[in-house]
Formats: sequence, structure tokens, C-alpha cells
Amino acid sequence: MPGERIRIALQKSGRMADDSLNLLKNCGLHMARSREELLCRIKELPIDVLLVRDDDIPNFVSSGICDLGIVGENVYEEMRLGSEGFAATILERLGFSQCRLAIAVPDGGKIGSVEALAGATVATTYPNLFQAFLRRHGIAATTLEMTGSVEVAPRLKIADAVCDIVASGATLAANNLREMTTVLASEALLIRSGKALPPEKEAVINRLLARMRGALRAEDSKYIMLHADKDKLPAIIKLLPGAESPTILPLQGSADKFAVHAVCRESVFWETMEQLQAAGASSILVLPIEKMMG
Ligand code: PRT
Ligand code: ZN
Repeated sequence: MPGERIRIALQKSGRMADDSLNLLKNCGLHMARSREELLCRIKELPIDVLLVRDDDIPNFVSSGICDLGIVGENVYEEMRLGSEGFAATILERLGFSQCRLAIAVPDGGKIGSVEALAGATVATTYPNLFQAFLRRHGIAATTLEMTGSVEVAPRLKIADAVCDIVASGATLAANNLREMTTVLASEALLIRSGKALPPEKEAVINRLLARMRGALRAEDSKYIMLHADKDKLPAIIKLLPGAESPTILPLQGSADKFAVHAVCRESVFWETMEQLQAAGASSILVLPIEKMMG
């Protein structure tokens, strides 16, 4: 029955589209139709994917058109603050599409602190988040709402500052703007409808959530293998990032040489490998983990 299928809203194209779809793929879910379709069926679980603009996702989930959605925290919070009776909640933080909503001012200009924004005109596509920021700081300023190209507003002399999304900072630098303070740190969120769903749907959501958590954990985790002399083991084990009780196996034909196998739940950097080597480890192998559960 169609009513028993979960509907999840994802961005159709844009900065979040590939990572959102890849997450589903890493959960073992594949779409039956091409991405050009608006509504795609997942074969492996009773889930349909609705491909839309990211701005529509919070309200689609809040109103129950979709049960789940993947959207940037910036868009979610802006819509939450702006819609009365908003009823979508955060189910999981997904870690990708990291960026921040920040206030930036002309480099070398007269605004040098948050307090100095008092009386200024600030261009933004996030009027609700910006106004909440002003209220938190007890500042009165004018909001100039724009739909895009916010970063050019100070140069056009239509605003004194901007409140815009920053990732690398290259756009601000290219426009002679200096980042002053963060309004909101943002990442991709899995959001869900605020109302309780039929038990069959809740069960599908729980299965999907468990797979997503497993996929995200596996992405950060590595399987590490190395060889070391017995007396070096304590120091080496201490260096393994986020490892829980490693497996230690004797190496054939050598009384005090051992193999250490461990799942590291944090990234393993070249620096860590160098430290392991310096502590006496040899034959160090770091392997990706595809899936994780339990
Ligand atoms: O078409 P649709 O409405 O679906 O997409 P969109 O154009 O509104 O959004 P899109 O695809 O650009 O971004 C989707 C989401 O990705 C955003 O809502 C953020 O949560 C997240 N994200 C991550 C970013 C960025 N990084 C980012 N760099 N969103 C926008 N930018 C823009 C920003 O607006 C600014 O113009 O990139 C510029 C700044 O980047 P840097 O690297 O120069 O600092
Ligand atoms: Zn958008």
C-alpha cells in the first residue's frame, strides 16, 4: 500500500545533492529511476525519494508531505523560526555540508565589533536567523533581505555588512569582506515529521536511521593492523585513535613479536602513523571499513 511507504525529501541538485544520495547508497539503498524524476522508488526498503529544492524540504516535512528530509541546518533553522506551527524535528546530525552563517564587514571599515552593528544595514538571505542574533545581542539594526549575491551589497553601498553562508571564506576574501562572528554553525541534518507515524513507518525510519548511523561511523573509522615487539605494545596501543580493546596475536616463529589489529573510530592521519612507527610499530596497514553495526 502506498501509505505504508516512507517519503524522504532530498535536494534535487546543488551542494547537498550528491552527499545526500551517497549516504542513501552507503545504506544499501538504490533508486529505481533516474534522478530526473521527481519521485523515485527505493528498491530495498519501502522508501520513496522526493527530489526538490532545499528551501522546500523543512516545510514538506513539517506539513507531513514527507516523513523525512535531509537539509542544511541553516535552511532548517531559518524556516523553523519563520513558520508558525513548524513541526519538523532533528533526528540526526549527518556531518557533511559543513558551513556557517556569519556576519562579515568590509575589511578596514568602520564596523569593528558586534556592538558596532547597531544602526547598520545588513544584507542577508536569512532574515529570521539574523534577527534572532540581533535579539540575543540586544542590538537594533536594519535587515536588507536579498535572494542571492549578498556579498556584493557592501560594494554597491546598499548595506554596511552581510550575514551570509561561509565555507572556505574565499567568497568573502574576493569581495574584501572580513568575517566577524558566527551566527550559526551548520551541517546536514536528517529531519523528521513531528507527529507520530504508524508503527510500520516508524519501524522503517528506525531501520534507516540505524543504517545511516552505521554508514557515518564506518566512514570515520579505519581498521588498523601493525606489528610490534611485546615491550612496545603499551605505548603503541595508547597511540591508536579511538580504538577499543585491540586484538593482539603472536606472530609465528617469533616469541616476542605481535600483530595488533584494532578498529579506530577516529581518522587515522599520516602523523599518527609516523608516531606509531617512532614508537616501534612496523608493517602498519590502515584499511577502510565499509559497514558497521552493533
Ligand atoms: O537549488 P536549491 O535551492 O536546492 O539550492 P541552493 O542554491 O539554495 O543551495 P546550495 O546547493 O548552494 O547549498 C545547499 C546547502 O549547502 C546550503 O543550504 C548549506 O547548508 C550548504 N553549504 C555548504 C553551502 C556552502 N557550503 C557554501 N559555500 N551553501 C552555500 N555556500 C555558498 C555561500 O552562499 C557563498 O556564496 O558559497 C559561498 C561561500 O563559499 P566560500 O567557500 O567561498 O566561503
Ligand atoms: Zn535553496
